[in-house]
Amino acid sequence: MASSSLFASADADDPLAKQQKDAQAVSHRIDEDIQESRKAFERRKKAIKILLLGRVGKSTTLKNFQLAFSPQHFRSERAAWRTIIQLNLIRSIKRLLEVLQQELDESTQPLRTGAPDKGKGKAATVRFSTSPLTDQHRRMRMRLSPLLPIEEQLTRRLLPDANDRLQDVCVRAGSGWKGLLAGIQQDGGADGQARAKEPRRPSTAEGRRDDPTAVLAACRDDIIALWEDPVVRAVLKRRGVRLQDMPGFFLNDAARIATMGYDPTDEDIVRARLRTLGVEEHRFTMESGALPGSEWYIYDVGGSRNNRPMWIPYFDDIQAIIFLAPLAFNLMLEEDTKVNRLEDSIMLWKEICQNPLLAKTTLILFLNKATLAAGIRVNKYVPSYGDQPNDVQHVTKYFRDKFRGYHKRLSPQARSFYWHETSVVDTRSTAAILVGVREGILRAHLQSVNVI
Ligand SMILES: Nc1nc2c(ncn2[C@@H]2O[C@H](COP(=O)(O)OP(=O)(O)OP(=O)(O)O)[C@@H](O)[C@H]2O)c(=O)[nH]1
Ligand SMILES: [Mg+2]
Repeated sequence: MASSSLFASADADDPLAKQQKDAQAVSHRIDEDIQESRKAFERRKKAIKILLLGRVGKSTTLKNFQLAFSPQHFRSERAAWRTIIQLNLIRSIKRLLEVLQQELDESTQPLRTGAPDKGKGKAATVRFSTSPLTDQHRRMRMRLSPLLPIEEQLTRRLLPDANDRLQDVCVRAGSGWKGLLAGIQQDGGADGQARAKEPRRPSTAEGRRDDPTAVLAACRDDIIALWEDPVVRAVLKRRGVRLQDMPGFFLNDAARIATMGYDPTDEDIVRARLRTLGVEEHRFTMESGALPGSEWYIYDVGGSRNNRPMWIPYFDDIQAIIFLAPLAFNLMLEEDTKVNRLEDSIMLWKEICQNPLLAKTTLILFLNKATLAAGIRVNKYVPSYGDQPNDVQHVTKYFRDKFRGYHKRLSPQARSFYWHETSVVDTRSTAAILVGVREGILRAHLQSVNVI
């Protein structure tokens, strides 16, 4: 006892000894860090790495992977996704309110009564509206206005350096956004999930103005009433606005989402829209399957053109690319409205097929199921389609053969062509496809390292 207290005081009194001890501690920490980095490097070298490429559906595919093979991890991020889903819902409401405002502005006409305005000697002007929207709609609009600043506030917290008006909720890869989002709401996180089942009292007016849960819960009845209102639906239709086609559409689920105890379902999380900027690395430990415990890395990238240079460094170290191609022959790119989305996908596919760095990489094409709206003729957009039957089956086959042809012609060395017809928002059918994809990649990987 006595000796240990003696040493302690000797250390404290001797600055040189203290300095040495601190330096040793720092050196020890550096050694540990180096060891850790080396282990991580070895782990990564042995792991199977997949890059997700294409225009639409990459992050959705990643979520399907997590849900199918690493469900515990997937569910541990529920609190962060809850905020994203709430922001998606708010985005739709915001768009709805913009349309209603436009309708009111454009349909309000001045009407000269002819009677002189008291004291001014001029004819009085009253305004009347030709719109079917009523004062009740105006009041609902007013009551929903506290939702409007929330999206902006949260987006600024996620991306403090963003200076443009952002199209969607975005995150920058590697910015720790999940932790930030999970912490935004007091009842988020693992602990919060138990509490989320118990209703919480809304307290908007008193200071929870930036908490999306509280504000949405306070606005719930108005959101449902406005969205289900036949007059509002008619205005949207007349103005050609299809909110249900916006990514991250949750208005039909508002009764469930705009509550204090909202806990997202797996499907909600898969459907949530969050634009990716940069490249995000996701490490998985397979919780089941042919090689449980095996490590996989999946790289999810931002798909817009200005993100593309960031993909290249990943090319020489991956075993497989899952390439998502939407059969959107009648839609244009968001960033360049003169370029057709499918044409852009085909161009990118050609580049990937012929890239020498990817010569040994397994390429897996996910052709996103086509939906042919009534009256859309494929040959109007793709003249080479000619007079073939204008149905989903023939259209899918036509484009699959196109992708297959380029794959065969441009690959630097012969390799198998893998393709699947997918709808990645359908978690069940995607899970079945991913099991096959996983086994295929694993087999190709083991063959390449001569294990089988
Ligand atoms: N109906 C349908 N919607 C889809 C499909 N794939 C993706 N979506 C929706 O399209 C939106 C965008 O999907 P994401 O997976 O985020 O697209 P991404 O490729 O990661 O896009 P970026 O991150 O911007 O490069 C989401 O709202 C998805 O729910 C699909 O197969 N069918
Ligand atoms: Mg994405």
